[in-house]
Amino acid sequence: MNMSNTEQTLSIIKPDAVERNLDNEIKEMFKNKGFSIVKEKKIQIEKSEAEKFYKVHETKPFYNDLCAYLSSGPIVVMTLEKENAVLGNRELMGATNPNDAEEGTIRKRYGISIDKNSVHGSDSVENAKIEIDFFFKD
Ligand code: IDP
Ligand code: MG
Repeated sequence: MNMSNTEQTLSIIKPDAVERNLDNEIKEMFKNKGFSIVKEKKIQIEKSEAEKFYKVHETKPFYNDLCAYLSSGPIVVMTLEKENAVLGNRELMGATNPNDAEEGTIRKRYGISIDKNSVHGSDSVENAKIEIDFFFKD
């Protein structure tokens, strides 16, 4: 009987963290938690691409700033893999607002504010597939 539940999830190291050269430290945090980085690229996206990526938030008051921000500088996009990777990544990231994030999480350690919160992570297995395809389908 195979009870394993290997999943993949999409992680983005956002411009605020790449700008502070935190990408290697953040990648170490993933590896230390048992994630494999199976795909990785450093890119800068157009605002129009950010708008597509964050379409689920298009009615939110912060949508325009969010898309301007994600496209404002280089980001590191990764496919992470491990058992229950989607939830595990959300736990390691911590709360959206770094002020509410638990000790030991990426956002507690590195996040600056609710908008400059250093990392993105897929919120479900279904969205992980869509987000991985968004960046890595070729
Ligand atoms: P998540 O990144 O923890 O999944 P979401 O609610 O999906 O959080 O929001 C996406 C991103 O939008 C957040 O990471 C954050 O950068 C930004 N955001 C969320 N809520 C606010 C807000 O109230 N003001 C400004 N930016 C926000
Ligand atoms: Mg989200």
